[in-house]
Amino acid sequence: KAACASLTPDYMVPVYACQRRTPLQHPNRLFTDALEILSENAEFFESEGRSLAFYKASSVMKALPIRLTSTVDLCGLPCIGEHSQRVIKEILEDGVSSEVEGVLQSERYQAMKVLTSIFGVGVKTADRWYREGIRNFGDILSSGQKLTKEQEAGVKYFKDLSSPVTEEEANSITDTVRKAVASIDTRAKVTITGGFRRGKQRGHDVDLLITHPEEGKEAGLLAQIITILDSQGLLLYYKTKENTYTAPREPPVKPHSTLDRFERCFSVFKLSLPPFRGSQEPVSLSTPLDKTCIATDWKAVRVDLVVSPCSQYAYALLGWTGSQHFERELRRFAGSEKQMALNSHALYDRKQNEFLSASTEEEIFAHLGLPFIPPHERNA
Ligand code: 8DG
Ligand code: MN
Ligand code: MN
Repeated sequence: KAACASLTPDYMVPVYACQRRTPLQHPNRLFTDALEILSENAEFFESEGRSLAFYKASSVMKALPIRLTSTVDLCGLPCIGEHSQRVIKEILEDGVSSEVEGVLQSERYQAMKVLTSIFGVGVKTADRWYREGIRNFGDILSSGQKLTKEQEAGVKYFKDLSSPVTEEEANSITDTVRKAVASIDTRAKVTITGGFRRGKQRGHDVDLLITHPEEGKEAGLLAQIITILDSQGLLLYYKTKENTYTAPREPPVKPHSTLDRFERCFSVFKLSLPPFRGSQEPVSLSTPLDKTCIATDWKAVRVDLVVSPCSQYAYALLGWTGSQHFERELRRFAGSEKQMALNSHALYDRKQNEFLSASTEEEIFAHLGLPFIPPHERNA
């Protein structure tokens, strides 16, 4: 610490991720990948605090403009606890962290990683299965587990859903949804959010936010969209949730909750693929019949559709753009530093006892007294 005091770092990293610019590419991947494995492993053991501590350390390093070459460079950086520092030090010295290597080799981590990657399977279910001796995908089928409808879809389309969605595929699905929406109401708008809006070239799903310039006209849109897509045979699975957000006349109760109450649809799309695409894998006897014919070549893709009234659109857009850590930090900042409560619907000022309206993301950052961070720099 004494050595730190004499240092004047070239860079400053603010405490909250929402105060920092975090690009997609950064020079410290070696460290952040390691810390995120520890974070993920802690999550698999349901140690939320530990998981968050490792994630926060990783997130700070993602915002560094230069590659870390010595632990001295850690001086003055926030959120990097003793344990994370030890991991970083070991990587600096040996190129790898023995703890991370141990986690990667562990049966528990490997099994939980596969099981939680299945659509509809969270840490709780995966943990129960693990305790019942289930270790991999095949074990689920042979153990005759009772599956939810969602998990059934997750199992059925496991292979497709485990392969990343490309930008091209995301754009194709967005186009399809836009056409369906335009055939209902030409004024309704579809925006791509989530990782793709942050500039990612690959994602685990496609997140689409739908709104209408006239307040109230968005109601009922989703059901019509689904009817159209379903009649085109494009939905392999879907589950809708209705809007449970009654106009905000009560202050948000759980400002840190990441769940919102918009009308939404979690789905699996059947995306047609252009012929002769991708892998040159020859068609063999083991290739499923429905994939041998080029004319019906398709891929299952996870798609989230969310509908927001236009008065809440800016908040919905900010909330659904992520990253999840950026969102969590925005809410924590609002609560702890500004006595405000933020969610994907609204911002409530606890001092003035009023909701602060916004029609753009810029206005929300301004309400919070934060410099605007564009989507590409929200990869915290
Ligand atoms: P990825 O799909 O490329 O892996 O990354 P992502 O796009 O950043 O992650 P995501 O899991 O699709 O979530 C996108 C944003 O959506 C995330 O920052 C938080 C927001 N979101 C909500 N409500 C919900 C919800 O109920 N479930 C999930 N998964 N995300 C939600 O606002
Ligand atoms: Mn996503
Ligand atoms: Mn999503």
